[in-house]
Amino acid sequence: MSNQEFETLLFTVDDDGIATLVINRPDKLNALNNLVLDELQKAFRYIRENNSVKGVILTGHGEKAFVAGADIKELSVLGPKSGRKASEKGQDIFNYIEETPKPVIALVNGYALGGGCELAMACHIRIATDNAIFGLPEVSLGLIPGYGGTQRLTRLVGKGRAMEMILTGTHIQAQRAFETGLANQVVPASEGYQTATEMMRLILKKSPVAVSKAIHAVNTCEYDRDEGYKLEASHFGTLCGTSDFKEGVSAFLEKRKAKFTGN
Ligand code: CO8
Repeated sequence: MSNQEFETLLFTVDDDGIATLVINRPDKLNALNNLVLDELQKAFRYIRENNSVKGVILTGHGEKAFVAGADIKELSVLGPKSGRKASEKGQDIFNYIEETPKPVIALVNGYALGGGCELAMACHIRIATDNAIFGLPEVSLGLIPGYGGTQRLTRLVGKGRAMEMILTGTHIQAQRAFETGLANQVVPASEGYQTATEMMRLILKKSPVAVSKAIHAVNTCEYDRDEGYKLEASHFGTLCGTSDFKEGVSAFLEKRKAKFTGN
């Protein structure tokens, strides 16, 4: 598989079987539109099915963003039914990434907001560069995280911290993300790729079958997962029918402050 097969991703595999997958929409801060999601699914299918790939490093193109969220222009036209469907589609793809039986490391190299933070959380390990900024700002758009964030953040950092991040929509710096358990490590931006590669090499020295069973077992401790995701998608769809959602996304696209009414 080569870059020619993707419009929004850069995909390479080195001689040791380490794949690097780069989300490549830097003019939109690598926001996840439908095409990026479809191509991510295609790339992970290849990664799973191809024995020459041993593990994956996922990152964003440019120095500014890992992924700044779902594409708000595409979100802005969603209604209750399509909103729920879009949430379920993203959840399915992120679950597919999380269930990859080979190690997946997110190299978070800038903004990881909304769907971008959720994508990083679906990876097995997160290496953050010191300029990384994490956040789930969906409430500012009249929404909630809809790609698994309500479930994964709670498991990663605990209920209290998850509530604070999700209800305030606040951005947090890489160091704070490390202190809360959202990031595994923080490294200078210039060392991000090297650190992620070294961690990957360490994992690839272990038994691949043991690593894949460990990934499966750790993922399986999430007992209420399916119910949690169903509820998240259902609420996401409901919110797509509100005036606050229309106001939130219009305000972002028109570059002004949102005025919410609670309807
Ligand atoms: N979607 C679409 N375009 C975006 C996004 C986005 N999420 N983020 C940035 N962009 C675009 C901007 O519109 C701008 O485009 P243009 O140059 O054409 O105007 C370009 O990227 C550069 O961005 P800025 O000029 O805004 O750059 P700044 O450095 O001033 O600001 C920020 C950077 C702070 C990251 C700012 O861009 C921002 O706040 N972005 C939005 C962040 C956000 O709210 N993310 C969450 C989105 S909602 C979400 O992810 C829901 C996930 C669940 C969905 C489930 C069902 C679909």
